[in-house]
Amino acid sequence: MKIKTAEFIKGITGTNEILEDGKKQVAFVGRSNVGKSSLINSLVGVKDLARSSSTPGRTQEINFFLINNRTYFVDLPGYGFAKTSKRKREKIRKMIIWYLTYSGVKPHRVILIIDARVGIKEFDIEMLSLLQEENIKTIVVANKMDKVKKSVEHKIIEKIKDQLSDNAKFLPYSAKTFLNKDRLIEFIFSNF
Ligand SMILES: Nc1nc2c(ncn2[C@@H]2O[C@H](COP(=O)(O)OP(=O)(O)OP(=O)(O)O)[C@@H](O)[C@H]2O)c(=O)[nH]1
Ligand SMILES: [Mg+2]
Repeated sequence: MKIKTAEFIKGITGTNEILEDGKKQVAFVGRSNVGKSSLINSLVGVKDLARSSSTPGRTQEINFFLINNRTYFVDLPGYGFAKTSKRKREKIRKMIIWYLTYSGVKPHRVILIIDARVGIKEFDIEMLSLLQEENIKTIVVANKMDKVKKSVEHKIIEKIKDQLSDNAKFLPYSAKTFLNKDRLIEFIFSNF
């Protein structure tokens, strides 16, 4: 499977203007600043398709990108950025949960991204159980592996795996070096 075309379609903030046209959706979720937007860019091979930033809280909307004219990649805002107000954090949390459960769109796959150096946090656990309840095929991706020292790589990966259920899918990744890009694309598009 090769990604040949990618275009931004729209961003939504409310909970009543969902894009639902029968095309399959692949959603990218995770805490703020873990690299969701960068990871999407790395997969499609376009540097600035999804806006990324070193300032956490960059993505505030649910953004839809059309891939190969037939699948949507959905970039969700990040949860848990301490500097945004509690009200805003709660709004983002509700938006993510709404998208995943009540919006009428059941994403075909979810890529749950964590920062390899940070590991799995409370919100990730909450998301994982929600995704399991909804029966959504999910993979946990530990991004920013290029920032992890070789000597602790193994330990970090084992620690993350310990926190996941036995049948959970997991992949170390780097949006910078494209580590495991092919394997992630394979997961996303298998049995489509
Ligand atoms: N070294 C390294 N840096 C990365 C990687 N992925 C993302 N970054 C950096 O991490 C920062 C955050 O990346 P974003 O892609 O904006 O993260 P996000 O999860 O979309 O953030 P929000 O939209 O705020 O939730 C940026 O400075 C990126 O350049 C990676 O694999 N390796
Ligand atoms: Mg983002």
